[in-house]
Amino acid sequence: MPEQETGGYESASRAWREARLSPLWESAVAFKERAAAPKPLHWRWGAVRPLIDRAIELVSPRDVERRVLMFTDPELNTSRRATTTIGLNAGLQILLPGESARPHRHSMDAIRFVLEGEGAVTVVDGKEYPMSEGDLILTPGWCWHEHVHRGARPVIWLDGLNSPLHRYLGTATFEPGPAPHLPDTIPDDAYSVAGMLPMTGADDHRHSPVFCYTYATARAAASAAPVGQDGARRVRYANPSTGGPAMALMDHQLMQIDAGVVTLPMRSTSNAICVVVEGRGISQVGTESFEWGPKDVFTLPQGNWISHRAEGKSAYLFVYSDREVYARLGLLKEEYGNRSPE
Ligand code: GTQ
Ligand code: FE2
Repeated sequence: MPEQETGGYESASRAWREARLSPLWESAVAFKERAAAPKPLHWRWGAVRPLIDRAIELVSPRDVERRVLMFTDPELNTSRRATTTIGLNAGLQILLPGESARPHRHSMDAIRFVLEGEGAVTVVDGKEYPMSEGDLILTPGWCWHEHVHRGARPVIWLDGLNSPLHRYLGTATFEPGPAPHLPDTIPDDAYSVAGMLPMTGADDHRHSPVFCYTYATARAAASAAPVGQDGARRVRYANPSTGGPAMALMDHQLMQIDAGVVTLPMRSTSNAICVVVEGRGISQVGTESFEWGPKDVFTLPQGNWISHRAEGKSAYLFVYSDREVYARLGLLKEEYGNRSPE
């Protein structure tokens, strides 16, 4: 702007701000700058595991309610509101023998993916599920849940929640237990025969009526799955009543990457978090290259081209994502690229 007008502009700028008005032309990000894809992050189990021991020594769920270490993206971190990706977060929860986490429920959908130990149970709407390595346990929004540990050694699991989405929408709410009354549920046995479904009229289909998927079943299904478009074998943890995702706003997959396979690069407008269950390999995510092994966690943020490679033998990755949210909003765009030259 011309020199002589600077003073006029500054006083106008002050007046706009005081009136809670801000000039759009000053916020370049609005239209002019195309935001770069968020940077992916990787946490190696070897680096994280000793830090878990410190949390075991220093805090107890009696004092802090939940002994959880959140995987945090510093770029998305606002004061006291850590998150892992824009829509989904991940944390490590540690429960020791004899400890328990009180019953409660909330609007947020949550999952547990067991990383280490056994002997703990999660109770979901009154159904009790043992927690063993590689198992996925769902606690969908508004389902009552609690964790109890009657085993002999610490259990460590990954908590995955869509709380960043709920915070953004203003729908994050919580209710402490005990439950005044539990909803009617259908026993899991009623869903144990593939292709046959109980007809009770009571199932509301908002989420899977079965809250646990054991690792042995998921792994067997992945191994039996044909190779998909990108070269990996993928299975979805499905709602048996619909064949759709286990929860309306969270999608979960187990991926088997056969030894030597490099998956076709793909990118999405949605975000995902990846947990290595078995095997070793390398993932290219945008400009980053992650060399991973069992129990590592890494993010697959929107817009990044992603390609995975297993080394030595087949690798198994558990991947959960917010793609259902984008799909429901008509904002899901997934693209496959060309195989990169090796
Ligand atoms: O275990 O129910 O990491 O309610 C965050 C909120 C775990 C849980 C978290 C929760 C839980
Ligand atoms: Fe919870």
